[in-house]
Amino acid sequence: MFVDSVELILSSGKGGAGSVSFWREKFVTKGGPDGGDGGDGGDIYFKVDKNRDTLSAFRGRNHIKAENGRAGEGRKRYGRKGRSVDIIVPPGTQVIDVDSGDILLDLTDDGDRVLFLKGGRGGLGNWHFKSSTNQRPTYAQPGESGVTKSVRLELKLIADIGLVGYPSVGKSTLISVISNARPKIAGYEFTTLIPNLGVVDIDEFNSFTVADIPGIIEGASLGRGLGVEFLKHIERTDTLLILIDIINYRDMEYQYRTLLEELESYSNKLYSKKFAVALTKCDSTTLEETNIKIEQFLGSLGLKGNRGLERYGADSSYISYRGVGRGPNFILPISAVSGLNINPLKYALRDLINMDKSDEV
Ligand SMILES: Nc1nc2c(ncn2[C@@H]2O[C@H](COP(=O)(O)OP(=O)(O)OP(=O)(O)O)[C@@H](O)[C@H]2O)c(=O)[nH]1
Ligand SMILES: [Mg+2]
Repeated sequence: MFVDSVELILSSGKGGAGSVSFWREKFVTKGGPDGGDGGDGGDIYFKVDKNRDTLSAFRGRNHIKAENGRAGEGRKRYGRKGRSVDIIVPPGTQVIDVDSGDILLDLTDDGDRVLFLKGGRGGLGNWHFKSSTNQRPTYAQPGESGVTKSVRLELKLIADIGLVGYPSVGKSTLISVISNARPKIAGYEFTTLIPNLGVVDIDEFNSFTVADIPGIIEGASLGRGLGVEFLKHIERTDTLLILIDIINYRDMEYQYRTLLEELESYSNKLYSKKFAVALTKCDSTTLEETNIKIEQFLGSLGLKGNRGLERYGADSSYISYRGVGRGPNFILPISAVSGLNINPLKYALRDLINMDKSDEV
């Protein structure tokens, strides 16, 4: 099961108490103070590990505590420091203060280890308090208490590509064909209830990730359908792929425009991402009818024969386009069932992801 939000109470350890002790030995009657310091309490760290991909490890756990420091002992022996705890989370996890709603940590980089709650300091033993006026102090510091915080961990998928579309347009089918993800696919709307993440392998050295999310309908930003809460999962994707179903009872232009409107009402950040369009299920009617639908759709967007549009080198007889500037970067007719343009789609998406990245050597 995909867990994208868990609540936890986290506590760093309490510092150990300083010790009150006096040097004692045969024939030494009034030895000086020798109470050792208490150990510091254990810390709470967050560690980012890309091999984790959910927060499910924290389900059913509600309080995670680091160990307390041990008390100091006589003969100036220090108490042992409490053991720290590393909370291992996948990249993309945010740590949110339950009380204030503030984002306390935004954990994106694999391998990062961030101190979150410092353990309480150990108390000083009584020998520190020896002075000219008090040779035998009977006072030692108590350990400082640890810190407790209630947090919510939220995982926002960081995928390169986010799939956006009406329900039943073939988002899950596409991700199952191009990636290693095996989501549920069915002929009814809102089959996908939780996001799926898949890895698309281009070749031995190149891959990218795709997030399949639940379908969006008009009014989703107002809570219709499954709402738009899950759009947070694609908020940080590099590129969006908008899927328009050519045989859906909803008109293609209507699908396209309402999806963009819903994205815009959700966040400007999402709306201003670069995007491309895949026209899905192009196997389901005749070639002629498919071409007419595509021409009409392009015409409705004012894209027909437009400047900035050129043929995209597809491996089929279907037309497909590449645009520049605001608007779709390309529009590609596909079929996840017949395999039409599936490889060109992968390459075009890879190019789009890499578009404004510099070369890495
Ligand atoms: N003919 C044809 N049918 C397809 C194609 N892709 C998907 N379908 C069918 O369309 C239906 C919906 O597919 P899904 O992949 O579950 O659609 P979805 O967009 O993930 O739907 P939700 O999760 O409900 O938003 C299923 O019955 C699929 O078999 C395609 O390329 N051609
Ligand atoms: Mg689905």
